[in-house]
Order: sequence, then C-alpha cells, then structure tokens
Amino acid sequence: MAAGTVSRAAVIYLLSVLAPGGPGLMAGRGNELVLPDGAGLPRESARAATGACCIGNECLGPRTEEDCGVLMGYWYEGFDCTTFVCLVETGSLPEDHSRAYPIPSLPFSAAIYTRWALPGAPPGTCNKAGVTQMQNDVWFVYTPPQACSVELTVAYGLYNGLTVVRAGPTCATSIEIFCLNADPPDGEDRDTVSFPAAAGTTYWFQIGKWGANSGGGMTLFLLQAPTPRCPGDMNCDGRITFTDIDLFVESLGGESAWVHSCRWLNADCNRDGRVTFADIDPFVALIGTTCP
Ligand SMILES: [Ca+2]
Ligand SMILES: [Ca+2]
Ligand SMILES: [Ca+2]
Ligand SMILES: [Ca+2]
Repeated sequence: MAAGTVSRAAVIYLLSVLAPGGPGLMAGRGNELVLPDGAGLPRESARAATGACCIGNECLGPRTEEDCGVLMGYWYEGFDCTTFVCLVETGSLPEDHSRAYPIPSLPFSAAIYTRWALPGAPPGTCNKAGVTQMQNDVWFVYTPPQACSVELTVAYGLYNGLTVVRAGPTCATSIEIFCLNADPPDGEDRDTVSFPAAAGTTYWFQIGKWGANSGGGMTLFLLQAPTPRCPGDMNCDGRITFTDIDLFVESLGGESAWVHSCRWLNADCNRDGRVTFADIDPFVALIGTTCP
C-alpha cells in the first residue's frame, strides 16, 4: 500500500489504539540533556548504572560506580572506554600544540587532570585582559575526513575554565574561531558550542584556566558529531513511510524501552523535544515524505 492511500483519520485512530498506555500518554524524557548523566564530573550516585572508570591513564569499563570505587578510580557515568580516554598522568599531558592529543574519530571524550599543566600561549581573546598566557592549558586536535556538524562540550571541575577553538593547518597559522567562557550561573563551569566542521580542516582545542593565576583540575572534554535528526523516520531509511508506523507507536513507550539504533527522538515530529501524543498528527502529515 502506498503512503497516503489511507486516510489521515484512520492512521490516527490506528496509532491511538496501538499506542502503549492509550491516549494521553507522555513518553520518555525531553531532549534537553546534552551530556550523558554525570558528565559534569565524577559524582556520588548509588544507581547501578555503568560508566567509564579511570585509574591513572587507564580506562576500565563499562563498570558500575561501586566497582570503580573499590578500584579507587574516577567514574564517568554513561561513558565507555571505546570512545573515552583518561589523561591524568603528569608526563602524558598534551601541554602545547606540538603535543596536542590527536582525536582519531568522533564521538570522542576524555577526562584530563590539568592541575599540573603548565601555562602556554596564546591566552585566548576571552581571557582576562592583559594576560599573555593561558594557565594550565592542554590541547586536542582533530581533522574531520568529511564535512560534519560537531558539538563541543568542556566541563571544568571546580575551577574557572575557558576553551579556545582554532582552525588552520598548523597552530602558528591557525586562527581563533571561538573563545568560550560562558560561566553559567548554576556554578558548574562548562562551555559548549556547535559548528560546521569542514573536511580536511584541522581544528585545535586549547583548554585552560581563566585569569592570571594557575589552577586547573579534573576536566571533561567531549567532541561529538550528532547525526541530523529526521522527524518521522523511525527506521532511518531516509523516508517516512508506512513501515515507520509500528516503530513510531513503539517510541511512545519512552526512550528507556527503545532498543533500535535509529534515534528515538525522530518520533518528536512537532519538534518540542518530547515524544507524546501531540506528535501523532505531525507524524501522519509526514508520511510519504523524504528526509531533508
Ligand atoms: Ca600547557
Ligand atoms: Ca569559565
Ligand atoms: Ca523510514
Ligand atoms: Ca514532540
């Protein structure tokens, strides 16, 4: 049956009958979370969730927080060691651009302890006026093989941090494209930015402490390439068709019950960040269309 040959009302009726919980259900959580739970810094949580466990430079995991605690490690909920590195040993710090840590592929995340990192130039345009170096700075570098949208998040543990993003083949010839020092009012200092990254362009990330005095501490660095969302396409075949209906219905059961690789949030067809019955009408309207 081709898309569009069944009436809109019939599809809506079908969805309301099939949907778990019936009409009025509000499924799952919103999409306001940018970081995996606990991405701020290691924290005390009694839940049996798993995460990456850093012991020195070694990443173990996924492990539960309890297991990691027994090993006296730092625990990062929601991460696993395939995309996560632990950089805490003084001798291995990527101190300057010549020693910048090369990011192999995205998603990439790292926990790095910068307390003993040395200051370096340049200071960053959003640093304190008059300073000539960035305190406790460490460096990462990434060259995307193809054009993509990247999402950077840096969380600073108990210090006032800043991050500079530079673009260019070498550090000397690169130019600053972002200087991030948001200082959110909630007290947890972190910076985040999304930008289109060009294929073959080298991006440098310099992370340090704001101001003239040294400080630093545990720092979390995340670089991700979120795939563009296609509302309504629940099987990620690039089209919104009748084959998406069953999966759309399933999505109303909430993200925790979603076991498919295609994004659960594709069911958010009215783009309000949630998956609810309010998405049924917009979903039906999308049937027969293709992803942008
Ligand atoms: Ca340094
Ligand atoms: Ca800051
Ligand atoms: Ca589809
Ligand atoms: Ca929605």
